[in-house]
Amino acid sequence: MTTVIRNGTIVTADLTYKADVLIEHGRIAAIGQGLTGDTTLDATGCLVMPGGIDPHTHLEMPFMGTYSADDFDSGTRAALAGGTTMVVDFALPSPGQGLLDALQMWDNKSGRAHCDYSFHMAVTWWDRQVFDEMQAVVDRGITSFKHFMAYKGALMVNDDELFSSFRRVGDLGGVALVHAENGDVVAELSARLLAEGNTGPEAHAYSRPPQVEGEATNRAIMVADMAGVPLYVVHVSCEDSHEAIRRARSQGKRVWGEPLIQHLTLDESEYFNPDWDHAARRVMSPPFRDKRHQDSLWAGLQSGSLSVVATDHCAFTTAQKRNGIGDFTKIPNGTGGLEDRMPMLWTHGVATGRLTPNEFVAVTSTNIAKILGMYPRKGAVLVGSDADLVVWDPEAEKTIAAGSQQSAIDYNVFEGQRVKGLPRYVLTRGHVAVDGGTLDSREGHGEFVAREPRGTVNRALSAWKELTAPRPVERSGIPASGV
Ligand code: DUC
Ligand code: ZN
Ligand code: ZN
Ligand code: ZN
Repeated sequence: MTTVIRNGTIVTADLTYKADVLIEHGRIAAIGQGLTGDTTLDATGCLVMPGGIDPHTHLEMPFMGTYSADDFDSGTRAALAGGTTMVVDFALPSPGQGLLDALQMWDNKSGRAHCDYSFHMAVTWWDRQVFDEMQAVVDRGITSFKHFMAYKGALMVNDDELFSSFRRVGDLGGVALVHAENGDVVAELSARLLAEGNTGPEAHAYSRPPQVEGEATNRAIMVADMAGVPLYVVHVSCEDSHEAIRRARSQGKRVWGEPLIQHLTLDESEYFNPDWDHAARRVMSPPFRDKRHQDSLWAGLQSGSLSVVATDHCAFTTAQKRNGIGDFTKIPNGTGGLEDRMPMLWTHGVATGRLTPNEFVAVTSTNIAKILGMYPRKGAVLVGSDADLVVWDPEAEKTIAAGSQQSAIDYNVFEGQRVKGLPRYVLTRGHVAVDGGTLDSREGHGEFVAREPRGTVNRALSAWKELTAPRPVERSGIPASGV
C-alpha cells in the first residue's frame, strides 16, 4: 500500500518547493512531480511539513503528590490532533530509585502512545549506581539527561551533583538538559511569602522572579563549560536567562534555549485574575512573565539565539489544582499545550510576520531532531525519513475550546483564542491520524525512537579542556606548621 500527498508545497527548515510525496512502509519513498499511489491525499493550498516534535512533555508523571492528568493515550492524541507527531517525555527516577528501574516504568506507560516518542533521563540524585547506569541508558538510545536546579527536597540536585553528572554526560557524548531556577532562593522566597500571608496563586510568580532563572542559567552554563558538555536549557521564560544563552553562544559554547508557547503568548496578568481557579490553572514553573520578557523570547526565535519551541505539557485538572487552596506552594505546577503549540505559534509567529514558514519548521521540528540525534529520521522531508508529516492549511481557522480538545483536563489555558493555521492531514509513519477535524489514531501505534549520542569530538565549549591533575610543584624545604 502506498500513499501520495499531491499538489502541496513542501516546506522544510531550509527549502520551499512544489512537489508530491510518495509514502511506502511508513517512510518517504519518493519526492517529485506527478507521483501516484494507492491512496491520494490532496494538499492543494497546503504546506507539507515535517510533523512537529515536542521535546518537553510530562505524561502521567508522579509530581507534587499527584499524577499529571494526561497519559500517553490522551497526551499523544492531543499531540497528533495539533500536528505534533513525536513527543520526548522525561523518565523521572524518584530519589534513590535506579535509572533503569525508572526507565522500565516509562516503558510500561508509553505502550499506549498513538505517535512515536522518546525519553530524556532525569538525574535526580547522584552516586556510583547512577554513574554506572548512565552507560546502559545511552546504550538504549537515550542520550539526553535532565537536571533540576529547583524543587528543593524533591528533584533538585546540588552543584556538586550537577558537575559530576554533567562530566559523565559529556564523556558519554550526550547532551545535558537543565531546569534552571535557583531552588534555594525559590524555597526561601516561598516560605517568606507564605509567612506574610500571601497564599494565593499570584504569590507563585513572586516566588520565582526572573533573577532566579537568570542566575541558574548562568551557573548551569559555567558548570557545563567546566564539565565539557553541551547544554540545553528548557523553558527559557525571560530575558535574564536568554541573555546568558546569547552570550554563551557568541562565545562558541554549545548551548541551546527552549521557550514554551505559553510564555510566548500568555503573560503574568493571568495570575491576578480574581477567579482563583483561573489563576491556579496557569501556575507553572517558571511562571508567565511580562511583555518585555515575551519580546525577548520572540527576538531570540527570530535571531536564532533560541532554538526550539516546546510546551512542558504537564496538565492537571481543576480538582488537582485546588489542592493548593490556602497555600500556593501546593498547587501542582504545570500547564497543557500539546494540541495548541503548532496552531498558536503559526498564528502568533508566522501569520504576524515574526517567523517565516521555514523558521516555523526549524523551531517546531528540525532543530530539536538535530540536537537530540534523530535527524533525518525525524524532522525532515527526505527520501528515507519516517513519514511523520503534517499537511498544513494556513487558511483554516478555529477557536480553541476545552470542550473539543483531546487532553483529559477540564479547561484550556488558551480558551477562546482564535487560531488561523491548522493541520488538514497528520501522518504518523504513513498512517493518516488526522483527516480534517477528525482524529483517527490508534493506541499503541507509537514506537520508541532510539537516538544517537552526539559524540565527544567537538564539545565546542569556550574554556573546556580535559581536566587533568596538575604536575606536583617541586619545592625545596617544608614550611613550618602554622606558616
Ligand atoms: N514545571 C512545571 O510547571 N511542571 C512540571 C515541571 C516543571 O518544571
Ligand atoms: Zn522544568
Ligand atoms: Zn518540564
Ligand atoms: Zn503502523
